[in-house]
Amino acid sequence: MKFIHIADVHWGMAPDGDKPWCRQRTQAIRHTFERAIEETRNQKADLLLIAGDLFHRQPLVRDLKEVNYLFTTIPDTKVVIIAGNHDRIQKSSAVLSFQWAPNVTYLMDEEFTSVYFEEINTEVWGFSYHTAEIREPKLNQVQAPGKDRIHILLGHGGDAGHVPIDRAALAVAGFSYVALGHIHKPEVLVENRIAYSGSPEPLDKTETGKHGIIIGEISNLTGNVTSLKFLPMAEAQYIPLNVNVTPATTNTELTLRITQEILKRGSQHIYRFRIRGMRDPDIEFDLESLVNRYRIAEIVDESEPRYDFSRLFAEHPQRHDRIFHPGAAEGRDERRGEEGAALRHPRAASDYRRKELTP
Ligand SMILES: [Mn+2]
Repeated sequence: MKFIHIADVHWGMAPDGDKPWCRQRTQAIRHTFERAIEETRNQKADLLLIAGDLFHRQPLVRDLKEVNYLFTTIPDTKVVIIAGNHDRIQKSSAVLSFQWAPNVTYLMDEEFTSVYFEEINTEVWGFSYHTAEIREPKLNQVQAPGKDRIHILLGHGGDAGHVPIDRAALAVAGFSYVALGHIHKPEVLVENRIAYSGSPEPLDKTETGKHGIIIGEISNLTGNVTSLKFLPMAEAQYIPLNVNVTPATTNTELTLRITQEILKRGSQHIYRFRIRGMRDPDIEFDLESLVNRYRIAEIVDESEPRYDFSRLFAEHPQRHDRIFHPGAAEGRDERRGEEGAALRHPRAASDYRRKELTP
């Protein structure tokens, strides 16, 4: 029996809302979901498990229609869905009266319910969120009833406010496989038994690494997972990179080096750069041209100017205590505090202009 496990699609979300590529991210979420459906068809999967937060917020009828259309393109695959905290079932939810395609089962109840598919001798269990939080560790309290069929558990949660999970308890609950959602990073909690598929597309700059879907197989004979593979699908990754500079590094050199790093990995990805090391105090790093050309979410410049102190003292002998002791008691405290800060603290990407050391 072959299954595909996805979760946290967050259809309708607009990641990086303040960035020029935001709309493309919204489209990527939809497009990657379409490709996940296509993959389900190509794999001839018996089951498509969707472990919550398929939608970023309460879906409208038109959202349901779009997604349902995609499910009609895989009529031979049974689709089982639960709601997560984001798309939780509410009194006014359009999903309550929505007519899904015949191959779709939405386990909408707040308590555990199941659906049994005779052809594959498989029963899928799960419950949907009806509230934003569920503090009760509901997933730790269930046991698969018997071994006469394959039992699969669909769950959403794993933090204190969203169904805390005890992986050891879950591992011995008798399920062939536990398909989890809510944590956006893919992770296998117990080998061949419990896993988060993660979100098919990364949704936030902290969601680094590969994102995709899980493809698994369960032996009808033993009821054990015989194969569990992660298939990367995301159009883009969030990639954090450190760039080291020296007093010999010029702005042009730095720009070219960052460009090379981006082109090496792919310009579709979204980058965060951290600039570290000692820089020439005469050099200002101005990377605006890069920010305009590539998907750069953030540049944090932590480089510090390497001053030639002996030369500085010779030119401004009366000033040296202000460099070493910016808080020293001598009028204009506030001003000097600011200068001290400029020497020590990382600057935001928008604040490239170095403050003058000697006014
Ligand atoms: Mn969630």
